[in-house]
Amino acid sequence: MLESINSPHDLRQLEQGQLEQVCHELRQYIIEVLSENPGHFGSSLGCVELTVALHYAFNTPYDHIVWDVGHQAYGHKILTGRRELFHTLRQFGGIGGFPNPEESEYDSFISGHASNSISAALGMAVASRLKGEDRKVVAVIGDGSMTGGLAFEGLNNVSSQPNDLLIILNDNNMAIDKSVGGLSQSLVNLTTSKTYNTIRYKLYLFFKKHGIIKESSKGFILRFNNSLKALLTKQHNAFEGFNVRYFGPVDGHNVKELVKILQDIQQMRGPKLLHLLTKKGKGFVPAENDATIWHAPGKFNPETGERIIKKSLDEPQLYQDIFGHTLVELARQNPRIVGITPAMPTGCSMTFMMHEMPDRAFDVGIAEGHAVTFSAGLAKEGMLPFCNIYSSFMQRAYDNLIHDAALQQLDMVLCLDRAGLVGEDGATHHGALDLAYLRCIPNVTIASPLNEIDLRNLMYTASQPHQGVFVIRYPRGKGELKDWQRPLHKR
Ligand SMILES: Cc1ncc(C[n+]2csc(CCOP(=O)(O)OP(=O)(O)O)c2C)c(N)n1
Repeated sequence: MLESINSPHDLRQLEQGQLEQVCHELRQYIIEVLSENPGHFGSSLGCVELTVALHYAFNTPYDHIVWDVGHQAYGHKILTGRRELFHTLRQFGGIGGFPNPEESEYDSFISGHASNSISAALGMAVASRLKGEDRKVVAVIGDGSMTGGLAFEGLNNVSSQPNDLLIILNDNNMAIDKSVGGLSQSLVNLTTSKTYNTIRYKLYLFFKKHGIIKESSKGFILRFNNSLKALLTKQHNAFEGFNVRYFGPVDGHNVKELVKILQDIQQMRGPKLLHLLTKKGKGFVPAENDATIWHAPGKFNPETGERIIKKSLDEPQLYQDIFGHTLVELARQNPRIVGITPAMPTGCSMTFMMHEMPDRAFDVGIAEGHAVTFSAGLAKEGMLPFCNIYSSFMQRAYDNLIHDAALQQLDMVLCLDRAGLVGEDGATHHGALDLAYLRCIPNVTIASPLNEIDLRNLMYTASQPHQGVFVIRYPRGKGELKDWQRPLHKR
């Protein structure tokens, strides 16, 4: 069936009863291609049903879907005319790993950096109203990306002017690593009250029996559930607190239900949020069982799920691992050292410190600005933060660095992983601008290691008393040395 879908228009010609089969084929195709040509895996598998339902229920590309981060949009790419190019994903001259309007009219906004979808989609929804169009706009955002400050700025602004924006919260309780923070706990609370779930079902049956609600009045039922839940559990719903109508939680893997809800909800005026529960890696058992590894697993055997890793023990190590090991080494000697990562503990290997010293290493969520200002607060009180941020994501925290850290000459260390060109992730992820944007800030020292030994020595140097922010920018990938574990020296 998938081979006959060359655009969402073809998809919309199918009967609703055929959509499950489309989902199955789409999932199999993603598994098959990615096993050979690696990319982001678990996120796209987790939103197959949502992708099919969105393109089925909405009139894309006239209606706009804005994918947050965009690493989950492989199904979207396949359904929107890029099926045959899909094997060129993330390769030079091939299609990109993230949505990009230059690549397709179905990619309504650029993606790559998290948490921008609500603001961008709100801008589009307001533009559509001002132009007198009936275009519908949907932002699809994961629970991880929802932790970003920008998402909250967007949410806060959503109800300030008339618009019909639909925000879909794709909640799999995972970022790359486990989702962290108060919002994540609040989402769990929203979905797990046993009393509520039992009473809800009984009341629903009662109302249906007495003709008070009809099967078709999905929107009403969902909202009724929410009010009931608030009443029973005395819980506040964060989204309703922002004056955005909340619907859910709903099973994000039931494509038929999703289509019905999306068709229903798109008729409603005003901004609204639909909360879906999904499983990252859905449909591929190894990925369901270890979502962090299978976020981007590299090549693998699609039958057995065995990952194909070429690794010998005396091989050079990843720069990120040198950082991770050296940080632990330094932190053992200096109790003032703390580690901070905005949602990339595995990606930057701060996991090493988290395991050995859990109370001194912090994953603060997808929140680069907060990570820098939080580090500045720690530094102001005499701690020595090693804050690790990918170079391109650091762009999000520019003013925090200037205003909160550099102007106060606070002693902190900023480690910029993935500095320079990063290859397959492409334009949104290249760490190509840091030298230019850092050099004009006062009270900042910028260093770039010659090799792995130098990275260690620079970290050691930065841990000695100094004034101001000490930045160490180092590349993605492996170094060249096998004997990097040398005694530390000051540079
Ligand atoms: C500003 C920014 N910081 C960090 C990242 C790295 N990153 C890519 S995906 C991701 C997790 C996203 O989690 P979620 O939004 O829940 O989507 P899921 O993968 O669970 O579907 C992170 C931290 C990023 N893309 N942008």
